[in-house]
Amino acid sequence: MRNGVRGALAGIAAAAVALGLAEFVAVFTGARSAPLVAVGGFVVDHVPEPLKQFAIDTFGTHDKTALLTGTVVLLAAFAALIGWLSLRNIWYGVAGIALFGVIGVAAALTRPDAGAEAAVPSVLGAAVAGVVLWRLVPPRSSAEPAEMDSADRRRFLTQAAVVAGAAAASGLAGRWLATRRTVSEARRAVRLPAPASPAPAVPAGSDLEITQLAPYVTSNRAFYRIDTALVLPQVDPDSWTLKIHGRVRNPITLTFEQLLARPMVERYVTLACVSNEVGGDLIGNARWLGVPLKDLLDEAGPLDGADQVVGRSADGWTCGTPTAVLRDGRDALLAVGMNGEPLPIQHGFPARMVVPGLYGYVSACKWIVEMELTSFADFDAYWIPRGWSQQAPIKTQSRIDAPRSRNNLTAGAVTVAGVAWAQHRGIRKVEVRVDGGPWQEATLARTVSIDTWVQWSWRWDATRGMHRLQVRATDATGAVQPEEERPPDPDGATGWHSVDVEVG
Ligand SMILES: Nc1nc2c(c(=O)[nH]1)N[C@H]1C(S)=C(S)[C@@H](COP(=O)(O)O)O[C@H]1N2
Ligand SMILES: [Mo]
Repeated sequence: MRNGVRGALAGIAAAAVALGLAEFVAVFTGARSAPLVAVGGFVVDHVPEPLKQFAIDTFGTHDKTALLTGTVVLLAAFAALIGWLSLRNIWYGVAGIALFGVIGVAAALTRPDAGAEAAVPSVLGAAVAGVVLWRLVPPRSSAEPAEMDSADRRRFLTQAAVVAGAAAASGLAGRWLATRRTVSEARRAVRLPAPASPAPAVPAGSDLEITQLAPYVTSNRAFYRIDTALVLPQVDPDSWTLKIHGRVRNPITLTFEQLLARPMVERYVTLACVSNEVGGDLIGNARWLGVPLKDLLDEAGPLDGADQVVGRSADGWTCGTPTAVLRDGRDALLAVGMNGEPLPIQHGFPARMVVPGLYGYVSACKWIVEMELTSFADFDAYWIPRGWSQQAPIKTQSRIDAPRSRNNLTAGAVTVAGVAWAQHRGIRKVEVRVDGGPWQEATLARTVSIDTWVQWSWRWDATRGMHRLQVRATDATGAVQPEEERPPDPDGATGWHSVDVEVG
């Protein structure tokens, strides 16, 4: 074995043992204190906006897996380099490991709500990595031969294998312990009350049940997930409280039990992400059960000038919602239930905000623990310094689900179908056109309310050849969805969705 390879392998083994041990220790110091997660979280909070949008566009809801995989690959490369350098001088290796330790500690300590214990996984990981590197790349005198003999090689490979095995075992044990520490059990034990005001029945014909067309109600499993959390916050409902404070007459603290004891309403609301590109699928419609936010705010009594309600999550994320919107009579909810179940952990268990008509980043705080009344002038929520608008009502949009681009169709009758949305305004009309021809009105399916999307369909007499289908919607105020193509940044994408198909 070449010496360089030996150095690289030793470096990688040392890094593996650091991460494996840290993963295990983080079971006790909090999942977000594990260096990979901490550094990943730091990257999520600080990457430039275009890069983040690129990640969401490319990897969609797998962007977090992509980030962690990328980090591991980068780390392995650096670890190999450090190992190789430590062949020259072991102190290069020690310095390299110390540097990584410092980065891990800095990232873990600067995560929102991190305590001093957050430093422990990185410190222990780096210390053990140093020892491992020292074992595997002993400082040698210049008289030693550069190449190993076969006994050396066997000894080295055995040691490296033992180290790698220990790293994997400790990492897996940490993962296993962490999954046992979730709040799934507590979630299963939650009994949701029956709503005092049940959701209106979904009218027959709301769901056209067309292949490829998104169902009218999105299942919890299929519901898109967007958030900055690299590990899901595990919020125990027994110790959970919601504090409503700031510029209010009566600050309120609610326990989960108190929350469940309040009269509940159930409503269908379609949630949408501002990062959704034209034609994208970061949108879903669910039946939410919760307490009207208006009632809670009325009890708290906002003071003059408190025009913003800042929702804050257990992991320190924030969103800012206009106080007036939450009190204008729309069904803005502090939700505990989603489609008849307690909120899934990834959708905000035990409680989240749901506000019809606003993009998620300004309204839909998951794992919520605080609502602070303040003013827009005084506080910028998470996405605002990152270039997104403070005010973000959902834009009128429409999407063609069937057929899909590049579908091969047969000439004759083809059903074109999709969804359209303009939450809290409602959709008046959807039109389709072929190859830039005249707009033709589609048939709208029924809906529960103006707070959900609506399915539409249109019968096309398709002729042979390549064709472009386009759609646009008109909301209930009469405003036509604009043609101008704009990216999601800073307040939602615009433009008409189109699909290209071949009819044979
Ligand atoms: N705590 C927390 N809540 C959050 C976010 C987040 O990053 N952290 N992202 C928001 C965004 S951008 C959207 S679009 C919605 C998505 O909700 P969902 O994941 O349940 O679909 O959650 C919102 N609530
Ligand atoms: Mo979003």
